[in-house]
Amino acid sequence: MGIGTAIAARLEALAAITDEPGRLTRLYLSPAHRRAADLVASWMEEAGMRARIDAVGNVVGRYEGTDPAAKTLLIGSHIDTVRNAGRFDGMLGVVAAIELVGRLAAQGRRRPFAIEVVAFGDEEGVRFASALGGSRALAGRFDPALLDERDENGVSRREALVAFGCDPARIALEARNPANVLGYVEMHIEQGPVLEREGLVVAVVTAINGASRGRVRVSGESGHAGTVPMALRHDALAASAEMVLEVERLGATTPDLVATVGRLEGEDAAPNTVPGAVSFTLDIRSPDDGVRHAAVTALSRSIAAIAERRGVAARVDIGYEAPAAPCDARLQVGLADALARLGLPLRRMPSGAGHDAMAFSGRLPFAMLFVRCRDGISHNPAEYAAPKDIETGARVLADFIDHLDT
Ligand code: HGY
Ligand code: MN
Ligand code: MN
Repeated sequence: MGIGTAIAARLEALAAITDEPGRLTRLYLSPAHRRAADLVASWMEEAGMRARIDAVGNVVGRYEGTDPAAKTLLIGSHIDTVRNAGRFDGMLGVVAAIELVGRLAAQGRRRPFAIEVVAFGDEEGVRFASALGGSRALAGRFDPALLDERDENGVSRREALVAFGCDPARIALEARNPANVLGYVEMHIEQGPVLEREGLVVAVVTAINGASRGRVRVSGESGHAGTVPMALRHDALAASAEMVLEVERLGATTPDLVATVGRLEGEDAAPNTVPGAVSFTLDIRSPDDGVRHAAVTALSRSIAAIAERRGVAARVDIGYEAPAAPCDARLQVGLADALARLGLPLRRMPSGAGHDAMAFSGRLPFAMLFVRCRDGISHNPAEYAAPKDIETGARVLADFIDHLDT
């Protein structure tokens, strides 16, 4: 079976492991994450690796090299998903890495360096406020304050880790020593339309956009929908709606910026009640950290002005910041050389989406390889990458590994 078909088959098996029957939702440290982690660990063992689940719930498989003094190459991506997700975002990079190591083992081949395949568990940051909890641990950047973050059911990250069988006290031990690591490489679907539109299959990523995520809480005054005159209302939902449109306007009118409200919730919502309390999320991104920070400041001002005019209170909390992350030049060249050896055109491009790789910025060299996906769709069950494109991506990664010097 060709590697593209083999990877696609494993992705189907992973996609069946979900917390929500009928659609793919696999949040960090959930029962489905546990089942998926166990399946991935078994695949790693079958591929000739020693597998373990680390102190933050990542699955790590290690394939020794011939030179015990050589450094380690990290390859991976994430196995957690958004709600009603596609089956390629994250999983593609994990399964491709397992397949590549399995083929090395089947050929009895080892590189001088060890290879560690990592299936991160908290890239999306859907369950708790912060993202990249798994990769930040390996980068030595795990902030213990994250352990007190609570999910929508009030469960803390610490409690969820313990229930998963992890020991939060050991998280700091997961930090990789940069002196022992060659770098981190991640293969991922593009999650955008550029490669397909240009008739290309793969691209070398140059940098990952920075991101600010937060929550806005709008407090007005709940009241009777039938009796409170319009002019006397302090309608938290109407105010929020105006703020959401301001987020969209800022993103649409600021070069190199995207701004999204992904979720809006009303408290004690009822059709016949003037909404008194509403909260909504913010996701602001840019390749330029200055542009992003200026946008957050401008948005906070606009939200305050709208709140003032409408007689409601608004609180903006930015709970997660990730700086824009340039990919390592040397590893980019390694991927570009692999493309050249395979006769593939070289396309370099930035990533609008965040990835585990960005957690390593400034700590460990990292690079990414994009594979095109149909219509650029992602974070959507219609997400799709063709087996022949997956095959191309895997061949590039295999060639990169074969030629990486220690
Ligand atoms: O949000 C992102 O960019 C990524 O999919 N977690
Ligand atoms: Mn992803
Ligand atoms: Mn994603």
